[in-house]
Amino acid sequence: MHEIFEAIKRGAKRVHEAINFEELGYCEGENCSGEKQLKLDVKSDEVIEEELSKINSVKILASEEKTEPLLINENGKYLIGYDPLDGSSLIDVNLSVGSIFGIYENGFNGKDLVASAYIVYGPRVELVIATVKVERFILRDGEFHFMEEIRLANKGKINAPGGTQKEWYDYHKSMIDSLFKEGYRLRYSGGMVPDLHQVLVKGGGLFSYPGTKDKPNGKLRKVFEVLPFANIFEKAGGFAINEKGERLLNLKIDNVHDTTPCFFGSKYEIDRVKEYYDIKG
Ligand code: AHM
Ligand code: MG
Repeated sequence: MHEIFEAIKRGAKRVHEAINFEELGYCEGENCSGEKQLKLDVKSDEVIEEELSKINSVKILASEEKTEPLLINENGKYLIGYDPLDGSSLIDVNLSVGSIFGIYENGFNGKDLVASAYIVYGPRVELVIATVKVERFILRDGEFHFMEEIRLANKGKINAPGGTQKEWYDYHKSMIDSLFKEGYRLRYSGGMVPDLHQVLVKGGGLFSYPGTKDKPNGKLRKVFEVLPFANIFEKAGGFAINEKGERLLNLKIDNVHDTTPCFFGSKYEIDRVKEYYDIKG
């Protein structure tokens, strides 16, 4: 697995360079989720595919930007699901973006996930890796240096509510409002990586991207976004559930582009989600 993380680090440095120096513009078509692709989405995907496909232990790559998974090496052990440039529509306004990686064995279901990582490209570039614990690194002088282990407290102060409010169910709105009434502060940029990174680094809080009236299965994709972060939250001592209270890491997939409602947080906030969603236990 070490060589996979080294490839992720090389890819991150190259994506960072592309963000800094390459032109912003859209490609002709759309990706398979029906979203417009920036040239930078495609470039980042190419860079990461190039770095990961050099690694012998990699069997299959599945990217948010590609319709079908790609077979790299029949005898490889690991399947990697990745979002090469999450939140790329925020680059024109110069907000932080990220790359997300889930490392799987046998399949792309929650139970198959063995490790995960993400990069935040912000004022500084950081890498977070979750194996048995969650470790935070910073890029300085071309190398990633260890900063700290990330652990969540039982309760935080941040509320990061995703999805279109007009389409929220009433019980979801009541849950979000209840946290604000308790004094939680709104912290939401629209980039999943920096928004979740903030909850993790500040020691707790809630990030939610619910099922809505127009999108009952939410927006965020299991394989490339939700499962990697679910692993990171659980390894940091937090919780990651869907709207039924199921552990996200117990979810199965029908298709690599499947989406799911998702809630990531520390104990206190996830208990509030269960209360308002009427989830027993
Ligand atoms: P992307 O992978 O196309 O960038 O979409 C994922 C992003 C997440 O970073 C963020 O949490 C979410 O989309 C916000 O979406 P919206 O503004 O459509 O609610
Ligand atoms: Mg994404």
